[in-house]
Amino acid sequence: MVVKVYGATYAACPQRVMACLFELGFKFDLIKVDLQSGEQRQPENQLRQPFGQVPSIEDGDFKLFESRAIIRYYAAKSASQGGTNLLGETLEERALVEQWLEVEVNNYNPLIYTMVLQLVVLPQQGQVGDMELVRDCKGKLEKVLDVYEERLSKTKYLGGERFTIADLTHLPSTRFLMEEGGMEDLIKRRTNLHNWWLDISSRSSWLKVMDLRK
Ligand SMILES: N[C@@H](CCC(=O)N[C@@H](CS)C(=O)NCC(=O)O)C(=O)O
Repeated sequence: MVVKVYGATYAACPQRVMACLFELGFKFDLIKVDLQSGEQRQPENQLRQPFGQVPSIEDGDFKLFESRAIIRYYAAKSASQGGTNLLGETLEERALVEQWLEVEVNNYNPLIYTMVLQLVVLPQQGQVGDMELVRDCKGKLEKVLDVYEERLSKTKYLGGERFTIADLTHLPSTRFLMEEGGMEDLIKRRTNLHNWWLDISSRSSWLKVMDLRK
C-alpha cells in the first residue's frame, strides 16, 4: 500500500513525516498542498486536517494528521512488523525516546518556531520581525541547548546509542534555524550537539527530503 502524504516539500511538518517514511522504507506519494495560495484552508484539505494545515496522511482507509502522531504511528507499525525500529528496543529506551519527543515539542520547537517566524516568515510577507522577541527566545534556547549538549555528551543519540524518532523529529526545525534563520552558531558552538547534527542530517532519509525540496 502506497501512503498518500498531503503536504509541501518546503514545510517543516511534512518534512518530518517524509523523513520518517524514507527512514522506515514505507513508499509514499506526495500530494502537494499549496500553502502560499491557502489551499490548506480549503474544505477538501480541512476534511483531512480540520485545523487547515499540513501534513495529513491516507493509508488505505486509515487517515491521520499531526506530524508527530504520524511518525509515532509508522515507527510503531515498522517495529511491530519486525522492520526498522525507531522507537527504542527496551522499555527504558522507549521511555527515553518518549521523553525527548516531549522535550522537542515543549521546549525546543516553540522557541525555534517563534524565531523562524520573526526572522524568515514575516519578512517574506513584507512584515518586520520582532527582534526583541528573537533575542528573548535566543536566550531561552541557549539554556535548552545546554541541556541537549549535556545529554549528548553521555549518549550518541537522544534516546541512547541508536537513532530513533526522538532524533528525527528535530531535523526540520533545526535546519530552518541554522540555514534560514542564520543561527548556525547556536549549534556549532556545542561540540556534542554539532556532531549529533552532522550525523543525523547526513542520513540518506533526510538527504532525500532535502532533494525533494529542490
Ligand atoms: N502540529 C501540527 C502543525 C502543523 C503545521 O503547523 N503545519 C504548517 C506547515 S509546517 C502549516 O500547515 N502551515 C500553514 C498554515 O498554518 O496555514 C503538525 O505537527 O502536524
